[in-house]
Amino acid sequence: MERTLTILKPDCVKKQLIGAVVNQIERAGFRVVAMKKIRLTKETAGEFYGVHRERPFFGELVDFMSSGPCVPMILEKENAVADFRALIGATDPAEAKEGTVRKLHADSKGENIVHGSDSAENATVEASFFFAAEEVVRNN
Ligand code: 3AN
Repeated sequence: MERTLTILKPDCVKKQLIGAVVNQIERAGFRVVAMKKIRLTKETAGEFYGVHRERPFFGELVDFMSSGPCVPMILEKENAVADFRALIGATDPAEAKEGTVRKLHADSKGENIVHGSDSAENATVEASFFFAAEEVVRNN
């Protein structure tokens, strides 16, 4: 079993798509082992996306991610990292495959509904950014 960290971003919450996206994630075979609704500050959003600090879109990304509540989750499944990235589709919804979460719901590269970890190592780091050990509970 592998774990990945996702965030239902502020656009997902604003569009009232939490349930629809969680449903798509569960139907694809992922188990939700941790989940909460929080609001990032500019500081915490900047810390989470620290690797992108030098990118031209960093300010925009931090503003967007702190613009409203979001829903981080830890998901569990065999091959979770790669399978989740396939489920959400390309960063740019215009390039995302039919049926993917971003193709269905995202407006742009910046406002693209969900985050998904890009490696198992980063998933572990990102999971501990949001969740304490006692907040992570397997279904059975
Ligand atoms: P992904 O989340 O698909 O792994 P990355 O790692 O390339 O994509 O980008 C990190 C975050 O930065 C993404 N969540 C995305 O929303 C945002 N981002 C990437 N490219 C742009 C862009 N050109 N303009 C605004 N935001 C962007």
